[in-house]
Amino acid sequence: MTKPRILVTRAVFSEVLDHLGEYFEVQSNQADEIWSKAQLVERLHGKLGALTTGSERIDTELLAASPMLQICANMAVGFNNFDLDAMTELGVLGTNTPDVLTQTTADFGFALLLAAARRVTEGEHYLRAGEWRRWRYDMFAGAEVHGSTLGILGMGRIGQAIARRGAMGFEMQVIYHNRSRLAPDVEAHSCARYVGKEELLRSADHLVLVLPYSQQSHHAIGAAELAMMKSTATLVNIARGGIVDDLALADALGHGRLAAAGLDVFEGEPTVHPELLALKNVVLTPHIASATIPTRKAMAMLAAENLIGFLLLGQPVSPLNPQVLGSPQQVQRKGRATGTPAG
Ligand code: 8YV
Repeated sequence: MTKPRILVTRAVFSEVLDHLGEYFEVQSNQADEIWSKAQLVERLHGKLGALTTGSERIDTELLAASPMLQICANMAVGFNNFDLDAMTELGVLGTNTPDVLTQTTADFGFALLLAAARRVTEGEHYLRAGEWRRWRYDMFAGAEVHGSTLGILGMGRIGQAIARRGAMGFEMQVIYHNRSRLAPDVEAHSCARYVGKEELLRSADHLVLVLPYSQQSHHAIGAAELAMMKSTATLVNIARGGIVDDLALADALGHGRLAAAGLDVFEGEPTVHPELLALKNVVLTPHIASATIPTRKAMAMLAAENLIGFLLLGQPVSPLNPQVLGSPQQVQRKGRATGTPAG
């Protein structure tokens, strides 16, 4: 019997390809070429599933041009590269990779917070430039982290993991704001207190953003919000570019209205706003919060398990739009793939 055909859009661990190869005929991209939309559509021809990353935009145009495609398994917890409404409407399942990256990403949030607040990279650049000639009492004096107030905007799994690190490891008072308040037991486990957004902005010594990107969260931190923050505060964004108005942030950092920032994500990445690049009081990293080998393997394997679970057993592990399962549009796509007309 011929195996179902799938596409893996970017380079991935060879063991993940081997695992997928047990069940599917796999077209991969180990050269890690960046395909145009037309090239992606061309390669999706005849494919039942795709292992995607945040780099591929999955929208109506692509789905309409790929009539056999039934699932896009994103190797990411975030899925703002998916037009999920269009996927649901056109009968295509989307899956993501929750849980497996929570702790690793929370670790990195803290790495950026510490590096920005304690001016780690600024000090390193100074040293490497050969400018360090003597000690001075206030040289690269930064903000206190332990015992300070940690604010978290977006209190999902990663936000909760950051909160616990702050409260238990650094004896911080943790406050959070979220679309909906956590259940009392979850809140207690996170050692965090719920506050309104304005109180969060005004009270936090360090503010970490961990909310998903959507039209509603676009520029959730803009000039007005930055103006409410303490001038001694640190802002960390490990969520998505576009949640922060990067130009307004650069202006606040450049004029001393905010002490420091740590950014792993940017509006229009991989391009970074030149005004941010010119500043010393911002730590910039290339979207690597989940980048450890064990975590990236776990993410890729979970995406693979979603493809296997759904295409072979009809049971995805972490579906984003489970209402698609068994929908007439999805049955129609299945019918096209097997050559059995639906209905
Ligand atoms: C990914 C991420 O590396 O999971 C996410 O949402 O932002 C990162 O862990 C990136 O999206 C690649 O797909």
